[in-house]
Amino acid sequence: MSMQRARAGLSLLGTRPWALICSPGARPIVDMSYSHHFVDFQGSSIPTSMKKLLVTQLSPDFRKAVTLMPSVPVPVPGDGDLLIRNRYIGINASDINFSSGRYDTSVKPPFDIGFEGIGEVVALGLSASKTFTVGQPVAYVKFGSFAEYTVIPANIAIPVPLVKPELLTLLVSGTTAYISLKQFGHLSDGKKVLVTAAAGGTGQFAIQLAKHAKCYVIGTCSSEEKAGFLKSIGCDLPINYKSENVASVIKKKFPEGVDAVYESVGGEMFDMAVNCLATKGHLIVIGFISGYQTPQGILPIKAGALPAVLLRKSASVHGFFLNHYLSEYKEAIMALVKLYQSGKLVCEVDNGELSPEGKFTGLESVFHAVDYMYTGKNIGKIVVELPHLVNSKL
Ligand code: NAP
Ligand code: X1H
Repeated sequence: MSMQRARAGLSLLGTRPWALICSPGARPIVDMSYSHHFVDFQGSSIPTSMKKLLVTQLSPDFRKAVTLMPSVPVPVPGDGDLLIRNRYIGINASDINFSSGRYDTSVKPPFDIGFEGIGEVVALGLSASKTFTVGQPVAYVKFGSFAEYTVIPANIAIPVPLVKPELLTLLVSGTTAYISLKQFGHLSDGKKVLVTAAAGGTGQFAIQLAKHAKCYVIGTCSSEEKAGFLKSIGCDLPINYKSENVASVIKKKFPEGVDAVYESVGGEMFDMAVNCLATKGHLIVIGFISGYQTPQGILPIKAGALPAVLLRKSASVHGFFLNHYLSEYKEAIMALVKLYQSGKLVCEVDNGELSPEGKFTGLESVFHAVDYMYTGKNIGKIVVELPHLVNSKL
């Protein structure tokens, strides 16, 4: 089937008499006849079909829940939209909460998945062309990034200087640490801060931001290699929980306890962290990854003792979910990009090179990347690359 005929077969197009701009400097192609074809900014055609991942069944078992669709139509941007060719996509612990339907219990499969991406604009609607242009590097946080191409509203697109995996690490993982610690960490010079899953995607930023606030920072992790990485990003006291008792190490060093906790693991780690809180300490619940793979998505915690422990210490436990703090997002991402560009922030990327299947390349490797996260081996943010063939004549 020719590209033009395939496009003409899209019934949605029949309702959109606006201009679609597909090439820099090229005249806008007015899509009235539905007989245009897209031309991207490097001269290769945008294909009519693409691969994407789709949640077809609700399950925290990612492989069971998610299907690789080998050929679906490339989506068409509306008037205020951008069509992004995704170059790097981020893996998040919560991808399996999403695939199990925990985000929105009213939504039924099939639905798109993947929280974040970075790539280039390859086509855009007329209104969107007032602020964006074909070829421009942009990043975004929106459902549906596990696809070769994603349509996003221009008003959520984040212009970035370059399409780099390091910048992708800031979109969800970096901003989560920045906003939650700023709002609820009460960090200042000399405060003691504990970060769990410290060598992971978001933990690495909690460590560094707490150091920027001049705190003494303790980080938990599961290997000596991770402990070495934590040292390299400024962590004062990395603790390998596989070989050391975290509570004993903290109690010995700080009998008064810690002032703030950035807690991502849940279960026994959560209980331990609550018990290590100092008087008037603050624990931020960032996640509870140890429970996500269970059918209920939670592990039992000793909530029975929690009110008494908190009251005795005048301590607090605060839940944090990034989507509830979007008003703080712009300031956070700008500050983080600035820190990265000035060399003051390490954005560690784990591209799977050391995983059993090797580097995470192509949408197929998202399955490996999620498995890899749940082996707990990653150092830094897990990122999948979607390479594109520059001279593709697809
Ligand atoms: P990640 O930290 O890159 O990877 C997960 C890490 O968790 C592993 O490397 C592992 O490191 C640790 N871990 C501990 N127990 C585990 C278990 N039972 N199974 C698997 N891993 C375990 O992942 P991430 O995407 O950045 O997410 C980290 C946490 O932040 C998650 O709880 C996630 O839900 C949360 N998060 C929350 C928000 C929000 O808005 N609240 C936003 C982003 C992320 P070690 O065992 O070496 O420590
Ligand atoms: C409307 O607000 C939410 C918030 C979180 C709706 C769903 C969730 C959710 O599914 C999450 C979640 C989201 C992001 C993240 O980084 C961590 C988590 S943990 C989690 C969840 C897991 C199991 C449950 O039973 C309930 C929520």
